[in-house]
Amino acid sequence: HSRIRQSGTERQPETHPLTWRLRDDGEVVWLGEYLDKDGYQSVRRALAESDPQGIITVVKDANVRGRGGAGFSAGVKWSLTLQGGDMPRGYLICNADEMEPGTFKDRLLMEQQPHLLIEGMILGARANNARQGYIFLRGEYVEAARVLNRAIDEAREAGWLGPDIDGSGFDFDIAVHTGAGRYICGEETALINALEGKRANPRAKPPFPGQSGAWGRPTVVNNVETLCNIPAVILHGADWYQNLSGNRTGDGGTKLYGVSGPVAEPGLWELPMGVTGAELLDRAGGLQQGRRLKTWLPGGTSTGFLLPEHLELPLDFDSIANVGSRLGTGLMMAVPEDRGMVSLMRNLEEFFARESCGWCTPCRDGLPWVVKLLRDLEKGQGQAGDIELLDKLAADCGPGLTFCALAPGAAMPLETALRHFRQEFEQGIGKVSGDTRGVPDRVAA
Ligand code: L3W
Repeated sequence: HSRIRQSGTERQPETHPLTWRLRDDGEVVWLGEYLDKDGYQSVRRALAESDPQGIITVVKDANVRGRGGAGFSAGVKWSLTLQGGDMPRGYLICNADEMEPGTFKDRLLMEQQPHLLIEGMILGARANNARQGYIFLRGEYVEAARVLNRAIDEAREAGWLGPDIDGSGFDFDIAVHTGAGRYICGEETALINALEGKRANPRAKPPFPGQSGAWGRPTVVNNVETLCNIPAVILHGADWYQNLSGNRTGDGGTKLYGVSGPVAEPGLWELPMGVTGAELLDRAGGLQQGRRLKTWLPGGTSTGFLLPEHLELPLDFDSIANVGSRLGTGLMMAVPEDRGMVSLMRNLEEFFARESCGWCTPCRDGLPWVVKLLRDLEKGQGQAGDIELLDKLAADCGPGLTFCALAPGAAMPLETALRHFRQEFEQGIGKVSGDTRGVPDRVAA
């Protein structure tokens, strides 16, 4: 999936802040080439001209919204760390634990253009008074680890990392920390626990990491793509960033959108924020010949299923939330008509159940129970009441009932699949009467 396609459009600095420096041959843009293409100019400018509050103000005015799935304002998040006045120095963490199924955007940014992330991290560190940064990287991203570590060495040798960056008196360095392969480590507070060497259970929020994060210090956790947006925002300003999306949406900037599934050309594209689902699917050449779109997920498996009619909506955070789903990571998964929803959901829920950290009851006990019910329905051995039980289990995993977003993320595709494709689940109810399946009382209650 490591390809960026722009069919017919030249990538330009003015319109493609994330991808214009990428090479057509897919090779890494190392430091020399990065500097030739205006690399680190935002750091030079910000360190010379802006104080932390000045950087935060631009990021806030640009309304950069978090690209890890939640869409929370990066500027608002950054404001937290400065509220402590003379607090101890904190940390800037890049969340690179990209493990949302169907999501492969951060990998491309890290493997092909590591210095853009490093540049964004320096700006984030300056804004948040951090002296140490971590890239918490998905363990399986072996190539990204190699590229990032080499790029960090290059940046350090050239004085863009380490003490007194570019003669400004500001010190900052970055370490790459590879995870051990759990989805929960992408949840920001579980990530912080893992970084501290503890078991990766989420923590209660508040306090938000910006108030008390890694080792009790103010800590900012941002997604890779979010941080990669910051250099251009600092160089070109908030209005420019807002205008990148034209009049498609109130959200500014571009988005690294993607498509997977049985489409003609799966891939990734940097497009204005707020393009429609139809435009995106068009980029991927539509469904493969002879197949028709049944349903789609807008941004990873922890979002809700949408129908073909929803393809006309702008792919922005609010428009997608308004129809009961979430933009999530912005990587569409296309589901063709010949794909059964029961087995698809069984597959997704097996993932979520396996990845639960076990901390909260609805997630720990509820998700395996969902899997069991779905397996029965898939075999045509479901029983009367099973679908209502699935409704209830999905509701019990809803927002606010667990420490983190894993269970609500597992509930949303289930709830929407049951709503849109209930008949398929009903077809899995068998003729056998009486419960012979050994339901544990604890879960049945
Ligand atoms: C300061 C407040 N900060 C919230 C911060 C919070 C966090 C961010 C979002 O992620 C998403 C979900 C899925 N003052 C704040 C505040 N914050 N209120 O804003 O917070 P929240 O709680 O909305 O969401 P979250 O739990 O951080 C949930 C997505 O993550 N997801 C998985 C994604 C996986 C990937 C991947 O593998 N690449 O992205 C699972 O659910 O889309 O929207 O920083 O501290 N008052």
